Amino acid sequence: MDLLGIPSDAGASRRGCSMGPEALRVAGLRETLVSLGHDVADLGDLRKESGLNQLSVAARQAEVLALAAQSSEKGLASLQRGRLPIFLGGDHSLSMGTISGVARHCAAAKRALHVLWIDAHGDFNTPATSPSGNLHGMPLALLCNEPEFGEAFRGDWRGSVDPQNVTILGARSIDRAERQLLETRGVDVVDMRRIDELGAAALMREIIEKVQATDAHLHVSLDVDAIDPAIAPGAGTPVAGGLTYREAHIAMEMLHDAQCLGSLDIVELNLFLDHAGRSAEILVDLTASLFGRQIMPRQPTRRLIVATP
Ligand code: B3U
Ligand code: MN
Ligand code: MN
Repeated sequence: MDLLGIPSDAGASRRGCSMGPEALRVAGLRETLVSLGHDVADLGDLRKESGLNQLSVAARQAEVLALAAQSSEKGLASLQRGRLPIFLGGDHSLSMGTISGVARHCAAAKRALHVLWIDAHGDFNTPATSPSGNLHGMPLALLCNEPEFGEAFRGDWRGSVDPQNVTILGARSIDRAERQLLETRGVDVVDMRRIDELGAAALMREIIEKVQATDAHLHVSLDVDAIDPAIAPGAGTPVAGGLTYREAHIAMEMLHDAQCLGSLDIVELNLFLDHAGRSAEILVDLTASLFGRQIMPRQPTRRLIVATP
């Protein structure tokens, strides 16, 4: 696998997630994956142009687009080398780049792509619906080809994902117009209420079955704010009532067992807001579960054998 840092925060209103890649390194991401037997290369960080606090809207947009173009190329190259890219964010706008690279790889390999977006938010706003204007609330809409993005957003990312092949997990803060779009386009939103009612494991089983039915490449985009802010405070836009520690882990453990993961984003970790690295450590632990850490070795599921009389 390849680690690639994308130190962006131009898509968010609060600065600080540009330090996310380094926080994940300090929390031991690479060493943890190596200890699980993986071959891990750290490709370092992409370069961003500016670290100023006061950037104009146009300059922030230019920075997001420049990093997205680089991420798309690097991600595609990594997949073409047969590696599994893990993109370390950075605010969530970077996923328009990472996923467009993944989509180009899938198109060349004639493989379906499924995106599992684990997030408190839908990230399905457009420049017309966004209440904040922040680009980290819009990447999924752009990838799914919503028309309200201007000429500046032209690029491979536009329309590289089919909204019917997107699942959002852990949502609990969706804007009114955004909700309408998600419904119209047929995005499956597994919100916190569904998780409360049906349980994370049953819902993950459904998601995995859908991915496996078409042998799709699965891209997981993990936003730290999906996890409850009481245990993962390092998020710029925290929302109460998130995934518990165990709900997040069972999701990762089941994805590991299904062996369908093809690429991963870990985003929105804001070191400036985190408490003593707690959120960074939770993200490293979740990544460990996703790549094979187990509490006890798993037996193959035993069938109940009923003796015939
Ligand atoms: N939906 C709001 C808030 C938001 C979305 N993503 C994050 N925050 N991280 C918006 O600004 O689009
Ligand atoms: Mn997000
Ligand atoms: Mn979010």
